[in-house]
Amino acid sequence: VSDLVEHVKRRKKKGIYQEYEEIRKEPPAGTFDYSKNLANQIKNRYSDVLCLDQSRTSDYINASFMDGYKRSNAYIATQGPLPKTYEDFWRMVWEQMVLLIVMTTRVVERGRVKCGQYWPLEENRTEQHGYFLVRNMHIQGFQDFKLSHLELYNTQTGEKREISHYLYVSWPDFGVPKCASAMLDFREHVLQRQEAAVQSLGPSWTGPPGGPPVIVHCSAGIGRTGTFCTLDICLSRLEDIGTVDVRQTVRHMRTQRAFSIQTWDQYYFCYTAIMEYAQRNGKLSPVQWSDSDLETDSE
Ligand code: PTR
Ligand code: PTR
Repeated sequence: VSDLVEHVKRRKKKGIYQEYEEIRKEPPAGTFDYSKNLANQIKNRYSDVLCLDQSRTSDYINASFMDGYKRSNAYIATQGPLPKTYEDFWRMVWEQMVLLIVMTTRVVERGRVKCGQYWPLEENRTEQHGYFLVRNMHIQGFQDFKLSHLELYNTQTGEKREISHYLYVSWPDFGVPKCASAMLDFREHVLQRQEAAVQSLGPSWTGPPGGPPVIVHCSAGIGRTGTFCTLDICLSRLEDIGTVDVRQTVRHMRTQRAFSIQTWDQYYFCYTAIMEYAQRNGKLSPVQWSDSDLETDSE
């Protein structure tokens, strides 16, 4: 742990700032033609946040498949759904067999709408989107997040599924969570729930052991979403092999979801949160920060 703290101190701010600036200057790793398509333009929440063609999901809603640690397509990173994409969103949840949704923005922040109210806000409410019925069965409140237990009913097939919807409420807009430990607890909760949900699928799940992709979204699906996923990937790697490589993680992520991590303090937050995690779990020391360009997390 002391190695890790020393390392971050040495590279603190200036070095990490430069590292982020370099990442930011790299041109996008592909084209955005599908996002620019006339029929799809209206489905983009922000005209300047487009979706790379190579990793987009099939029905266009500005969503991108993203790799996790040693796991391809561990996440679908997307924008906060718009009323005209609610139905597409729920169809994607169904088709991808998604079990868990992580939302890191609030619906309204500082008087501006950041995301549509695409799921029923209150317990026992049911809403219809196309041929899907979404029911909020139960809400559990925690200090920094809310967990809604949703039921998704496909009226075409008569099948029902349970979906966990996590709403992280204390991530201020234009910034980073005030303390890393709340975010670390949140991630822990999400991981355990995904694991339990995959287990309960039993043999009916024939895909990769990590289960179906987890949907992660904020408002644009790049800033807070990228930060959450970067942290998750780096911590999984730390647990597995005792090293982290924030730079390569973000560079790889940006080849799948352009512009992931929006501000340098979000980038810096990844470092401080990893440090806090390592301090919490002293057993993980010594941690090595890999500054090489040799390794990537997911290939
Ligand atoms: N270019 C934007 C601006 O300055 O308005 C940058 C930006 C906008 C960044 C919104 C973050 C924003 O908010 P949030 O993270 O809450 O979606
Ligand atoms: N055009 C928007 C802006 O710059 O204000 C795009 C944008 C909005 C970018 C929000 C990032 C945002 O943050 P997040 O991805 O965390 O929702």
